[in-house]
Amino acid sequence: MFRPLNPKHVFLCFLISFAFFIDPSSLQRLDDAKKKQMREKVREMFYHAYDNYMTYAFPHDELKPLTKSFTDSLSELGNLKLEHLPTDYSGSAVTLVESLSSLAILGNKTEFEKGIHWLSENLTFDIDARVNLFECNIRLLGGLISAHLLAIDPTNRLIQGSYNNQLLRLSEDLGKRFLPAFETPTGLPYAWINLKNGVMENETTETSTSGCGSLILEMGALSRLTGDPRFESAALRALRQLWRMRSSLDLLGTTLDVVTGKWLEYSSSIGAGVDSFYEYLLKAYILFGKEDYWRMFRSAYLASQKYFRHGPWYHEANMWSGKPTYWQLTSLQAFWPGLQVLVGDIAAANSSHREFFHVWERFGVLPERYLLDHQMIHPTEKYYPLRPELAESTFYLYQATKDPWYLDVGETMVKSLNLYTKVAGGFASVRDVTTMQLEDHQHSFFLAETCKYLYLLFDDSFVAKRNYIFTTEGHPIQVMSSWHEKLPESYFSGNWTFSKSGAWESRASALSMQVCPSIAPNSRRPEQHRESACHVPDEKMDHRCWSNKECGVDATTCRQRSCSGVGFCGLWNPL
Ligand code: DMJ
Repeated sequence: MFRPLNPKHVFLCFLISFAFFIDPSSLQRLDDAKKKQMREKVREMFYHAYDNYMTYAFPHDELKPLTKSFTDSLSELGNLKLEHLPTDYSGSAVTLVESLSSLAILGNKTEFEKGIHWLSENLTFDIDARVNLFECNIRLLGGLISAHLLAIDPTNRLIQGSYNNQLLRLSEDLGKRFLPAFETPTGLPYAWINLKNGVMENETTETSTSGCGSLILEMGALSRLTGDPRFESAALRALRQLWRMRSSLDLLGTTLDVVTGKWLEYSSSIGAGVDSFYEYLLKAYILFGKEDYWRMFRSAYLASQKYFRHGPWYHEANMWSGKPTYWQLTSLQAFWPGLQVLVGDIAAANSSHREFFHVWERFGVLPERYLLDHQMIHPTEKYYPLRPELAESTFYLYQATKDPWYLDVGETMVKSLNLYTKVAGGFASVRDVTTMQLEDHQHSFFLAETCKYLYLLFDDSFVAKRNYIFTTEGHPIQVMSSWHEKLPESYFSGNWTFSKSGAWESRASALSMQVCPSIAPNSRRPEQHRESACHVPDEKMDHRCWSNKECGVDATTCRQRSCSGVGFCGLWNPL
């Protein structure tokens, strides 16, 4: 019997045949056009933020975009009333320092060079200011070192006049002012240091894991550049001490005492207070090639997958028992998929990234803290201070997969940032994502990271030239053979962010380029498909077994599977 065609099916057939006949190169052209257009939008965003900073806030630290004024956040963090500072104190130009590497990536040689000259002539660290060591390290030291390396790289031709290592001298001066913070019985640094006078009397001994575990990239680079080993060894000693304090589950707490070396907060996560500790272990391995960093990272990463991960989400867990503590998504966690790309754990990265992006879509931006168990925003942490982490992961995942969906994600983010946070005087943080009420603060990381990662998503020509690692504040540091203990020479001649196989696919992981050794707990059954970095497939395809030895490691939870009484491998003993 003749049945009229269902219009829905006709449309579907049309779509399918369209998909078959579509020319991949025309899709590529579409992507390229979109990338160009979006790149220009991001450029505009950067300059809107930068020009307003230069007009209304420079040389102070950060811009207050609603009142078109400034804040000296670096010193205010440790001394709200800005006591003891000279009356004419005008900040440390933090936003300018943070913008230098972005200016280089955007190709603005004039402003890059102008910035360097101003800083060489005016910036001083000889100030009676109590600053946070971690923040000062990632923003100022990292910003200066990265800009120095960009300035001396002849391929960039960023400097027209003369450059006499002024930024390196500033970095060295700053690095020396950090050293007294490490003079503790444990080698773990104080969280706060007075730039002029060293550690203050009655200084708090409390710090965070990321506070003492995220110094090695900047301080290591400083030692390599100056030949003074003190910076790298202080940071490394602190990192090793931190690692010695781990629990038998390979978990670390969030806060600790630098004098006693005891943990103060046992709940742990991949988010606030710990995040960049993981990041620096892996990136230190990529930058310096010391086997030690890989060993620490591998164990810490596997433990995080095992005890924090729940499907695509990451909750907190007690470092001693591994039992879940808080079921919360925090905006800072959104950097994790980007880190997983470097490990080669693309599937896990992709699934978490999608969840973060759903939350972004739901609220328009990412709330600082979302309670997974109550499916609601945290009652007080409703803000979005223009954080970069989701843009960062989107950039890495696009590099790894070349899936154009990530470009759409970037486009959505650019639209939301312009819609909700752009004001005449710059970009303002969101105080409450449920009302989109704004706050008078444009954080320097908006220029150092948020705009940079969005720009690199749409135009990656900068990373195509050289192999870089990006510090936790988004400052690029070139991976160089002279600093590296392991990498084959071939690594330095190519780049690892692109590795094209076919028109659509490319992988960006440090793992796929043999930078990192395989992370799987053992090399059993290498020929079988692995779904995540810790995954070890069961011996038999049908998962039948006689003993535990035939069972692998679960791809999602990273837990050992065991053989059940009826002869199947599975996760029979949940935590
Ligand atoms: C940045 O200062 C760094 O990325 C840091 O590691 C934590 N996050 C902020 C921005 O959100």
